[in-house]
Amino acid sequence: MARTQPNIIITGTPGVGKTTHCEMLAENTGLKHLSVNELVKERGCHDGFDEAFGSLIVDEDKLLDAIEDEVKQGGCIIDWHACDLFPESWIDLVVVLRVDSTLLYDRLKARNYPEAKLQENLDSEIMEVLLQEARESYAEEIVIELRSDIAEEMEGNVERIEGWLKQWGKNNTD
Ligand code: DAT
Repeated sequence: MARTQPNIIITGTPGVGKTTHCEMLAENTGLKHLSVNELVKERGCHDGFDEAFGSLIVDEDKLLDAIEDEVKQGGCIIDWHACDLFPESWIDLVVVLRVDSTLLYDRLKARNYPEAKLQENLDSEIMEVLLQEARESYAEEIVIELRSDIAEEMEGNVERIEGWLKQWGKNNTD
């Protein structure tokens, strides 16, 4: 059955601004913010804890099973630092957020990330790992890259996604 509302992934390196964007977007549009971080904890979609990284080891199959029914109904904003696990047929737009590496360093430092985790995330942002993953996993025309250095950019990004949503609505009504 066709979705009456689209599904959006907001992805990017940890600290880039995914949660902040998703919360603002959910508040403005009524779409549902699916925070994979929270879901993994709440629904037990993990295989233990990685001490060196200070994070849960996600079981992707369990995660997909846990969200499938919800996502297939449409109207979800998926908030996660990976995107290649979600089936293409579920997704209408992939937003890859990007940030200046000095700003990212400060944001992750403020979170007290262990050094190895901080460095890996900085490298990942500099090497554009998430952008490449998105481009390899989804059709070119549904992947957009947006900057998230300053608050004004965040507001502009949210407006732009709202504009896209309106257009999606027009294109998908009979
Ligand atoms: P993520 O969910 O990607 O880990 P977040 O939304 O928790 O990131 O943001 C991390 C921190 O950075 C948080 O304190 C808010 C701040 N931040 C994010 N995007 C920003 C922006 N465009 N301008 C200013 N601060 C921003």
